Amino acid sequence: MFRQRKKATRIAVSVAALVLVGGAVAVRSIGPAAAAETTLRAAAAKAGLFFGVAASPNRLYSMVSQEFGQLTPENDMKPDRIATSSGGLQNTSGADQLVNFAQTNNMLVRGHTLVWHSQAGALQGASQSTLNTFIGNAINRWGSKIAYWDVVNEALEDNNTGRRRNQWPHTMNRDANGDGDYFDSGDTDVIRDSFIRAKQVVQAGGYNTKLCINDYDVEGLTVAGGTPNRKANALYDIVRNYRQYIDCVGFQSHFNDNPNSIISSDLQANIQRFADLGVEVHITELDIDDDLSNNDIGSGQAENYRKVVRACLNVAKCTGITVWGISDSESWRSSERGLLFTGSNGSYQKKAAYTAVLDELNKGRNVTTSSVPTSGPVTSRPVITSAPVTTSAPVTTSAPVTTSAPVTSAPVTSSNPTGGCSATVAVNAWTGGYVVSVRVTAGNATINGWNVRLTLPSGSTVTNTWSATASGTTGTVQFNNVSYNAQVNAGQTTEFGFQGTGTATGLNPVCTAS
Ligand code: 9MR
Repeated sequence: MFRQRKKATRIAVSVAALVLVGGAVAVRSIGPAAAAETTLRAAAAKAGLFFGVAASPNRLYSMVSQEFGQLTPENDMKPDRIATSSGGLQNTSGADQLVNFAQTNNMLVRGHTLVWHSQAGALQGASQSTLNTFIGNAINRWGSKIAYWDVVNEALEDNNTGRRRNQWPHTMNRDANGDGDYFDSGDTDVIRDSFIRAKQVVQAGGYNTKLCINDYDVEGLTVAGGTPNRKANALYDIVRNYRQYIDCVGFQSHFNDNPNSIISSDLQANIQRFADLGVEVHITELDIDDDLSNNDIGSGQAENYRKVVRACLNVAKCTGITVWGISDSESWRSSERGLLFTGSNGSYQKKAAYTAVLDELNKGRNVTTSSVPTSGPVTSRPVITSAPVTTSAPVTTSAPVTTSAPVTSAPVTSSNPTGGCSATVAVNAWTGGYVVSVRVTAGNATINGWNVRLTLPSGSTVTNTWSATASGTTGTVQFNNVSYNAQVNAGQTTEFGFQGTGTATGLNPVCTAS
């Protein structure tokens, strides 16, 4: 079946509405509406997402800013390049060049990366406190010029175990009650503490920067053979538990023949479930092996690119795609010929994969687009624009998530269990706004649905909700489970959250099970 589809794909590509004329792409309009865009950047922007590229300072050709609306330093912002052993900065000239190029050309920048077991350089083996110093220095150096920072990169183990890496910095983690996670009061979690620190710095600086967690082999709900993708599930749990600090999730998407790295038919569903947590999802390091025989949605590189782009376009909160380099021969995996161009040193030729991506982007979304800007400095990020937070207090490594929140203005409030569940809230507030995380706990029996009711202070308005459906935005507001978190086993918890303007003091959540 896949072979047939592959054949059909080839034919489709050859008669596609794009005609190569002397190296330039001429576009014949297929649809009734506006003319198709002729660059990836413009087509993506029209569809409401950014299309970016990883690059180094020696690759800043004019075609980069023409084709791409976003730039990720491929190596120039990694700790081994810019960190000193005490968490200071050094050798930032390459990173500066990339940021300046992006500024000049109105491109977004993704900072890559702050906390990573690999390429740690002088930071290798550092304490959380030193990591925090580095996080502060790096974020403050570029401020809002960085739209997205990969705060934590590749925290999860290989081979689909669903565990954290057994490598520094994750060996600093402590599971106090031995329940197999690092989410509890008394646990130490490098991921949590690094995000808390990053959030503090962003809020104190008034930056628009969004904070992301990035990993590979997390793309599908399943891996080859239909086995559940435990690594993706573990990432999901992290984002759900630390939603108040994490703004975005990166699926690296280095698709190759590794059975955990294939393009699966449930890619879109996986993007969607993260989006349902309220975070932006990005495809951050896309390259696709041109001989991907074991993926489950058809083969043929151009077609596979099309599928990945479509999966992102179909989820409103999938707000960006970045390819990991310009051309095959200059790629970290040149033998897989995984990118959109051939050629080198600024003289590049478009591949069929390029044409497929452009065509798919030009078709636009089937969903309502989000309001996230697709290039240039981002200006309207309520969570982080005006928070008057001090940065002086270092984040302790043993602080439980609910008490170490940088701008927590209200302690956790317990409600009385009603009808088989109870709810608590943790409030993360700043001047003029707040984020509330609500934890729903089932009583001594499994519940199959829940409703949390709470009354907001006057003048307070809910503006965004994740992992629940809200009725009402002011006064008494009700939150109902969504399908995937309806069932909560006895004594277990699930979390949802909402963001609002005004204040969120004195909340007294009442949970009713159904
Ligand atoms: O593409 C990068 C390559 O030039 C470096 O030598 C390599 C070193 O580890 O890192 C590559 O980028 C990686 C990225 O930072 C994180 N995800 C995997 C990428 C490919 O290895």
